[in-house]
Amino acid sequence: MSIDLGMPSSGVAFVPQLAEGSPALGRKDYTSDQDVRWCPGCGDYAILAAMQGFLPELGLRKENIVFISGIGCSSRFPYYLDTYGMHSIHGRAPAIATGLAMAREDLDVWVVTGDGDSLSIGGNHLIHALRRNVNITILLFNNQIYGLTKGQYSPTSPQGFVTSTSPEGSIEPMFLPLAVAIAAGGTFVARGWSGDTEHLTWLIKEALGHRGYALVDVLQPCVSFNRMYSYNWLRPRVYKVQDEPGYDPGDKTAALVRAQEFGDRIPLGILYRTEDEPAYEEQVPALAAGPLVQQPLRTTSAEDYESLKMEYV
Ligand SMILES: Cc1ncc(C[n+]2csc(CCOP(=O)(O)OP(=O)(O)O)c2C)c(N)n1
Ligand code: SF4
Ligand SMILES: [Mg+2]
Repeated sequence: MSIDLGMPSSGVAFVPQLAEGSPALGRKDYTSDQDVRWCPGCGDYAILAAMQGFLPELGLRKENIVFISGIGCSSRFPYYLDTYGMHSIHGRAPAIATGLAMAREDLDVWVVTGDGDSLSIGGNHLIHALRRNVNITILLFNNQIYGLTKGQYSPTSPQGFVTSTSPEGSIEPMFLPLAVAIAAGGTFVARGWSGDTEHLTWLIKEALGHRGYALVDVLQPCVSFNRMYSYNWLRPRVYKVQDEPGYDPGDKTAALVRAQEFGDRIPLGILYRTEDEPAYEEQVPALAAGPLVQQPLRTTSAEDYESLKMEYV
């Protein structure tokens, strides 16, 4: 049975729902038994709360939800949700998630990553995952610092930012993840922040409903190592593009301009979205008959194997 999120093609169209008559799940069912180890006041809490709040609403089978993370404070996220999850390797979560989504269209696959994880060591993987449009939802926990390793500047730190690895101010210009995502061929590119959980929840739901690769950049303070980007700094600067008269998230050129704005004004919301591009999985001939795990095992006879071998020798 598929779930109808009221979208033309839902990102969870092939994910099974709870069996009819089974009790509805609540926030507690999605909360694991692990102690949350983030610092008090960390922006990560708001994202976890948003996720635990809306996942039960979907009525999906918990066993069919998977969170893949990389490395960093943010990448501890899968421990705290009572779903399947994998705390994987630095920067490679999009690659692992791609394999999973390709093999199992009955899974709701998420990537959780930090600005250091996905934009430094993982930059290459992120760009190509966006370009391929695999059906995955990615949450980029963007605190503009390496939190776990105690405060080195990250690609999204602003130029001149003083940290332990940039005592005289970072020389590199700030990386603009949303502009890169749009330029790389991203089909759903959005930003929320941990100071507005209601808006963030809406954004994440929209991202999940998108068939293809959906990126949500989430601005959030690291209260221990990034004292600049606090709630007080961010609050007067953020605004929602959907409140701007005439803003059209289908206009790629306008979205690219907007995605480069980060300073006195910081855009939030769905900057760019298109439902016109097919997901990668839909274009792979071998998957036309369904996910590989559901296809019968095909074996090659000894003669066929020998003749194939001879083609190469
Ligand atoms: C291959 C490798 N290189 C470096 C590290 C050290 N390391 C761990 S987390 C991290 C950066 C994490 O920053 P970010 O993704 O922004 O996550 P945050 O802690 O801020 O949530 C680094 C460099 C590592 N674990 N593995
Ligand atoms: S170091 Fe920063 S990112 Fe990590 S848990 Fe603490 S506040 Fe959060
Ligand atoms: Mg970070």
